Amino acid sequence: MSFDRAELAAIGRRGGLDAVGFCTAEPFTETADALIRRKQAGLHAGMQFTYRNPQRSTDPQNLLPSAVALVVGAVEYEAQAVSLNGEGVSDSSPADVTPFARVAAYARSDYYTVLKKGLQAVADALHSCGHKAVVTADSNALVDRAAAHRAAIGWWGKNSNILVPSLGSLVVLGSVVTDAPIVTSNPEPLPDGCGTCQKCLEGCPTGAIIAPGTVDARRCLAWLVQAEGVFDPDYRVALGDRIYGCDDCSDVCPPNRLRIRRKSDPQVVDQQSFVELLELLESSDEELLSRFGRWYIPRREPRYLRRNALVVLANVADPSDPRTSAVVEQALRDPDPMIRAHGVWCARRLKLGLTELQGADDPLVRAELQRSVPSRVAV
Ligand code: B12
Ligand code: SF4
Ligand code: SF4
Repeated sequence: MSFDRAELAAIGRRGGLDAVGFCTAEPFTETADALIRRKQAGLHAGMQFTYRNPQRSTDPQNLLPSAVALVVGAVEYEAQAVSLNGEGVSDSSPADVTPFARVAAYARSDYYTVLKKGLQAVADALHSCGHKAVVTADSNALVDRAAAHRAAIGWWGKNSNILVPSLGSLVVLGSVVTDAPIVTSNPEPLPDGCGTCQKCLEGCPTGAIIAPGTVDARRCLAWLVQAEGVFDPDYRVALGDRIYGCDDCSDVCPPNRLRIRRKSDPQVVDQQSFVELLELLESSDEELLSRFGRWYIPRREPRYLRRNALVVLANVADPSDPRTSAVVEQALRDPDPMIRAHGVWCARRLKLGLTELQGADDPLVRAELQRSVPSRVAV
């Protein structure tokens, strides 16, 4: 028994995929070159993921030596919600409202589980007729966007995302790598849908899209919230109220605004659009990992959630709220110098005192005390 592409696509769609495409499993040599070039230029900001071993992450035969084809799938995710801290990314929040931080749309629910389930349905069908098939999505093993592009699921947007006709870029992507001979050639690439539009380049709050299709991760907020160490001071104000991910270059994108809304899917419940900052800063390590463990957190260390929360708090909190001053004071006394350093930033930006500060001689804390802190603009 064997399957044709239409049957496999139908199996994937029944399994939950919103778009399915097919292509050959030859190495993605142009992407390997791009990874190497960007790494040399420092644009990867020290990231590992697909950058760790470009030859490996661009050759599907590393996942399955007998691979000849890819079945690429996309699952749509829900769109952006507005900030709860007043209008847009506000520098002040109403005194009677606890400060919130915003979670990027792709991270609000476990869309990757839905995606992998749809891809697994395809893999199971291939297994059932004697073929080998391996599912990969958002791993270090394959460049998902290059696969989606080759399979003609979408076009490369200038924001470097793949845009799927009628769905836009609000999709997560993955593949089934198989030895089933379901393709002999690649489909025609989809026509470019960006045209003269430049909205994502203009709309990025940090200027991270340095050329159409090229992101400098050193400036990208989606990376900075995941990066280890001290949060780059140059981008702390631009972080606004984002605690995880950044949607600006997707939000401004016209195809995303025009997209046809997804069907109501009980598997995909918007679970986590906003995080209560004070609650986060009052939580234990165990509580933080149980609530946010699905996110990429450097070394699985909850201190990075607290670091990000302090940077956001500095942007959105009401300094006259006693609960806010209590969590800032707690940060100033924290045994971890990185948390104390961000506590100093937060206290200074909110114009709260530093009397509770301990361990001021630590180099990270000293550097923070010497830094100039931009004042908050009243709105
Ligand atoms: C590392 C990574 C990041 C990094 C770096 C992003 C980047 N642009 O490279 C950071 C942490 C910043 C990031 C952020 C986000 N990410 Co990310 N990320 C990845 C990861 C793990 C690897 C991507 C990679 O290899 N990049 C390396 C470079 C070389 O790739 P590239 O930018 O795509 O380069 C190509 C284009 O430049 C194109 N190209 C070349 N010349 C030209 C010229 C023109 C004019 C154009 C338009 C294109 C073009 O060819 C290059 C080579 O193929 C993938 C998962 C995976 N395993 O693939 C997810 C992935 C790319 N991320 C994803 C998502 C959802 C996001 C965010 C939207 C999340 C968020 N809301 O915060 C943001 C978007 C930021 C952005 N504008 O890219 C999705 C993308 C979905 C889609 N529709 O495209 C992926 C595929 C995860 C998944 N499996 O669904 N991400
Ligand atoms: S995710 Fe945010 S910071 Fe990164 S390129 Fe897009 S708009 Fe810029
Ligand atoms: S904002 Fe405009 S240029 Fe950027 S990806 Fe969307 S359509 Fe393309």
